[in-house]
Amino acid sequence: MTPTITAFESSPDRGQGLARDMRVRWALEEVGLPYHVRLLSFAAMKEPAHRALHPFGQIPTYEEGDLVLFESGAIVLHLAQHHAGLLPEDAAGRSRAITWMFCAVNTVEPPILELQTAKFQEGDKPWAKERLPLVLDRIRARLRELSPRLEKVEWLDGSFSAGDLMMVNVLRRLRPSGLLDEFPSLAAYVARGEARPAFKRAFDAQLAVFNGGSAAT
Ligand code: GTB
Repeated sequence: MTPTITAFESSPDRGQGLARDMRVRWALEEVGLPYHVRLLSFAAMKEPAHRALHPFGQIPTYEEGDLVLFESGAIVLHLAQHHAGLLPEDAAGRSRAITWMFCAVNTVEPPILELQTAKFQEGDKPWAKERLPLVLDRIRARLRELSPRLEKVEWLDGSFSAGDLMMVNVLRRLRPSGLLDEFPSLAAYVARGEARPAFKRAFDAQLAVFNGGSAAT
């Protein structure tokens, strides 16, 4: 059964692949699963029909027969558990890869999201200029801790896994800030992720949507 995911009809990132459907598209491409895409306006996301799939009225969602999932990490994990290519064969290796998935969304992503909040939701507040350096330093602290791990190896733990897919996605969000360039091992790691053919297919598909091209694969 071909799954259906949801994505922005018009992504605010203008096709840079920073919205969270990108990680789901990338996982689908890595495991070689064709998929349909249902595009949604911001208004449609808040309609009851979509809220029946996603309680918070967001993208992405994932439908496969009777199964409906939301939360990009859970969708990627589902794909990784049911298709070869994103998790190691051995049980301990699988658990470690899943640990890195959680690390990406639970430890590395939160301060990065704070930067978006500081810039776009709080940028006009009188204290915004004072807060921004604190937010940037909290991100730097995380990157400083992560970067040695990737100095001598290509991926976080052995072969490329769903842990890398999630981490590269999370780190890409920093590209416009220039912070990634302060940590060459992380910049190179993100570049390796982006060089994967599956990443490129996923990226091109979401860019085609923004450019008004074909939505579905
Ligand atoms: N924890 C959830 C998940 O991982 O799936 C978070 C889902 C989420 O935040 N979805 C966002 C959404 O639907 C899109 S990805 N927002 C609409 C709403 O809440 O009404 C977040 C996002 C948006 C825009 C950019 N950008 O422009 O760069 C990047 C990321």
